[in-house]
Amino acid sequence: MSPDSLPNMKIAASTVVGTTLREHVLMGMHAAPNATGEFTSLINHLSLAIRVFNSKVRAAGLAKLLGYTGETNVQGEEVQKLDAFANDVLLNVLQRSGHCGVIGSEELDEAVFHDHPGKYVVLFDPLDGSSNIDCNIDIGTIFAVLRRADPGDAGSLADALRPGREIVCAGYVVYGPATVFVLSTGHGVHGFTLDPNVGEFFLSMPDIRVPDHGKMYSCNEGNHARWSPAVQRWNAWIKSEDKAEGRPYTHRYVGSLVADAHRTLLKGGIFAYPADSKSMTGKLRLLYEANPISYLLEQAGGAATDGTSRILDMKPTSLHQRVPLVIGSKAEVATFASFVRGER
Ligand code: AMP
Ligand code: P6P
Repeated sequence: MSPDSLPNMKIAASTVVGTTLREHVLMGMHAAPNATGEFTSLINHLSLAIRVFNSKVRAAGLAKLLGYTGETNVQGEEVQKLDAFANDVLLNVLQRSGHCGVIGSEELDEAVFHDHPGKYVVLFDPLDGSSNIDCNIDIGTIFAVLRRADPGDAGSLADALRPGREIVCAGYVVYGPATVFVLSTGHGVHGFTLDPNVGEFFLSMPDIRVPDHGKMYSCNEGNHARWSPAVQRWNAWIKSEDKAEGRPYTHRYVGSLVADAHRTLLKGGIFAYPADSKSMTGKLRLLYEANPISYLLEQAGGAATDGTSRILDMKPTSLHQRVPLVIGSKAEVATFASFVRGER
């Protein structure tokens, strides 16, 4: 082979096999000063749990994992078998990783404190959107990782009740037409798609950025009568005709946070689950839904508030507390806030 053909081979070689999640995370480790490899190992364990769970999601109908267990979780919601399985897989794999001193899950009333001192806290919603399972609509897994102040100490709830700005890693998985893993370790947001034949996640969306403006708004219009007058004014504005301002926006709403957040991350616009007369403090959970999603939106250049204040600055008071959530393009989130502040 003549030397001048080598460059082409080099280019060809680099496109034969994509970058795996494992390789991407390893590169992050080499770039992190004094990293011991625990963080990298933790992400690889998360990836393992997600791939195990994914195999069950894809065969849930055959594996008879659909249908209710008859129990209810702390949210008062029927626990479906797939919820329970997702929780068990994450709990088992994370505990045996040895890196988690504290684990919090939507499916567990209390946080789990591991007897040996693990360096990290992992908070997760093992299966978000479970009411959509039986309709074969996108569901997901959401997680946030924080470092414990002193791994030598026994784990405590205080390790978990910290503002989202202290997150060191967050991600979600959308079990949709493809299984897509969106991850940030503080250096931008990257999307990976699972090749089920290989069992690996491959980098498919490097450095995701939220568009400055979007053309879609996402909210449960069925809650309109329960919203505050300010939110109702925003809703009327975004649906009203104004060609110069590019209105009305298009409405899209799946009812699975991971699906609605993923579309908003990629296409911009706004997703809003405001407080209402039924859910006075909002419906979505701060620690394992709003915080990780907000961390990812901000890492991708978007914004995330409770309507007016930054989600990541909120000081949690309880493991399952709920919060209003408004995420999306900075401009759209700022417009929503101007209505809530009574400026429009
Ligand atoms: P470790 O010593 O492996 O627990 O890592 C210590 C800190 O370095 C982590 O909390 C991260 O903030 C950073 N870090 C380590 N490994 C990685 C990685 N693979 N990607 C990004 N950041 C990392
Ligand atoms: P609603 C799913 O149950 C969930 O927790 C989120 O995934 C989703 O964004 C929200 O609730 C949907 O709530 O009241 O519109 O059905």
